[in-house]
Amino acid sequence: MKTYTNVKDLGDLKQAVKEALEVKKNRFAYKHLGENKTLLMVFFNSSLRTRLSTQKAGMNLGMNTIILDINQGAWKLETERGVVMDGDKSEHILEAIPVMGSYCDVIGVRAFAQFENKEDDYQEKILNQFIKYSGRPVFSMEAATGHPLQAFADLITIEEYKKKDRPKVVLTWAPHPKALPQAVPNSFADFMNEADVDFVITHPEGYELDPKFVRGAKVEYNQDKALEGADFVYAKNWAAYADPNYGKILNMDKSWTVTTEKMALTANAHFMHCLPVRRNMIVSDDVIESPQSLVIPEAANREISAQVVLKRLLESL
Ligand code: AN0
Ligand code: CP
Repeated sequence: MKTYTNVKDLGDLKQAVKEALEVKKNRFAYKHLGENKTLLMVFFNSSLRTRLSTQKAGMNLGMNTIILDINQGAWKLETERGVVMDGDKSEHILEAIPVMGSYCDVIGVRAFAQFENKEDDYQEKILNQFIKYSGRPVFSMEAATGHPLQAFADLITIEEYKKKDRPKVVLTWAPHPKALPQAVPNSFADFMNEADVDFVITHPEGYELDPKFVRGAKVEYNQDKALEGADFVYAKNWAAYADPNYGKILNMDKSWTVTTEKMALTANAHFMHCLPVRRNMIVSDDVIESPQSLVIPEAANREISAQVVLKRLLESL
């Protein structure tokens, strides 16, 4: 594997989950694979889980890790070619990327959607420049349109907790005070569409996701109806994708918050969220603290998804 930016890079998904469960049983089995290899993690945005779990995964594989927070101590980067750089940006990404590549063997990049220009976001302008100019295997640690390390961890978690061969998985929009990217729901949909699950997406009108990710999934605008018989409820907020509202909050309808009453409509479903989560906006205290909540094991599986990805990238060197 030379890059990891979406579900297709994993190839056979069943095999990838099998590999993940094997890694989980013995996370130090490949300790020599990363010997004298350096992982560089570049963050344009904040992180708790991705930073810690990916660094831990690298350590499990014997790698050294260096981390760069672009907005805290690094030079401000210009990302557009042709700009006269007479403003506050001291360095161009076209020099910065190959320089970063010269200090490492594998690069992870976190660069969220900026919601300024839909085309720039959906063309993955920043991530693709890393792929093109770093000379190194590159993996997404949440880019503008996807968060494949998260979705892979989510799939591993569903495989571990499912009680039937083909569980019903519902992705539900939930309210949030800030405009959030579509990356997490996009990747979750991408993975669920490939997995052996009955997948339903529910959101208020106007929050339709890019059809490229929704593919054949069922979209149900009535949340109560969507939740009926669910085995897993995956909550997430996202801002509008469709024009002319790209990147906007259309409403903060609290009737979409996942509460005990909502969970009562399901088949005693597990609750999932990628975290960080705003309590009593997305989900009530009671639901996130309930025995059916998987938010902690789900976050713990981020170490495993990252380790499978790093292992495969190291094997390609
Ligand atoms: C980010 C998002 O919604 O994409 C990161 C989630 C993993 N969340 C926030 O910025 C709160
Ligand atoms: N779920 C997730 O990616 O969390 P962080 O933003 O804290 O890395």
